[in-house]
Amino acid sequence: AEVAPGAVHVPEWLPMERQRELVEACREWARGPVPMRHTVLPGGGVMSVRTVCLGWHWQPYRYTRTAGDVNGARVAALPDWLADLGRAALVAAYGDDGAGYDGGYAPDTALVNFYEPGARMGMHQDKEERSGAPVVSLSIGDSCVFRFGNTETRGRPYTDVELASGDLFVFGGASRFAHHGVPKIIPGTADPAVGLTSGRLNITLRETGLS
Ligand code: MD3
Ligand code: FE
Repeated sequence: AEVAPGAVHVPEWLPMERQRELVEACREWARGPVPMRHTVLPGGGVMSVRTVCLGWHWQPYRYTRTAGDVNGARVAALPDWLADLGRAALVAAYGDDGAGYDGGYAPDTALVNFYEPGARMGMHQDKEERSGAPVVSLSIGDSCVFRFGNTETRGRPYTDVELASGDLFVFGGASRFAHHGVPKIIPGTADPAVGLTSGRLNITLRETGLS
């Protein structure tokens, strides 16, 4: 379903087996070389979400190769199979030519977010990337309320969409710089078969435009 121009929600895109594999991969990535952690914001605030990055390390508000705000280690590489999954996601959302990106989509970073029940993410824009290429979002575990807003303000108008385990969401075109957030995790909604007892995992793939 196209929620807004360039913003396409594909429910139940990931088969259960793929979700399970991704949960296992995330467990490995969470161990290191840079451990999954609560990001500390410049003003001293601590995000309730825990994050680990691949390819490039996101720290507010820039991308680096090493995690200077965690343990100084170089972040793990983004595996080719995950970039391939990103290209398949564009085809699923936009059709055969991936809205013109097709094989040309080359995500070079993944942000893996883990939400315990009660964790949330405030309304924000993702502006650190030097690229207008789409963002691919994969959800696993508990469902959440995802708030999709507008490019001009953090407030209304916005649309609330429930994202469930296995759902794909692609944000490209006019939606790429829209405000968005996760006001709520809906506890107890995950199928235990995915391998998470509680909470929600979200993997986003992006092109940073950096080198
Ligand atoms: C819309 N993550 O990591 S994914 C983030 O579910 C982030 O963890 C949320 O926002 C999560 O920055 C939302 C969906 C998402 C990601 C990037 C976007 C939506 C987007 C960029 C532009 C517009
Ligand atoms: Fe975001």
